[in-house]
Amino acid sequence: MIVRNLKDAEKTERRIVSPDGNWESTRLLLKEDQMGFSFHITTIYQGANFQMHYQNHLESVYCISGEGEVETLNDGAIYPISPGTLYNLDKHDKHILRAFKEMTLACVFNPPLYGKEVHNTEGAYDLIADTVSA
Ligand code: 9YT
Repeated sequence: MIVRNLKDAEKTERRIVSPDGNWESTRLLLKEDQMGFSFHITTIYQGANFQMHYQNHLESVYCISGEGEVETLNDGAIYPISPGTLYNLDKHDKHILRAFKEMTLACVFNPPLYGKEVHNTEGAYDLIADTVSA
């Protein structure tokens, strides 16, 4: 059994503050936990407006609080985000996320993140090769 608490985790290396100034994320479950996914509580700061493209991951995002929208770039569709909304990047969708009010989001990544990833220039997280021991 793995039990963790957000307030405790925020005081550790699990809390990652993005250098782009758009978000921070406390990663409560990671690859090393061997659950097959990672689980994060992410804050998107008010006024954030940025592009992402998770070419190597699928992501589900559930809005706990705040207001914003997500736009898929292949078709220009805009989906409002409010508490209770779940959006799923099931097609590795290139997208823009906008926060009108600071948003608290629960995010699940498959495959799981290792923990220290921040977005590359494409707005993706690079895949990290597993170390194979002899
Ligand atoms: C919603 C989203 O993808 N935000 C970027 C941060 C990400 N959820 C993370 O690394 O925890």
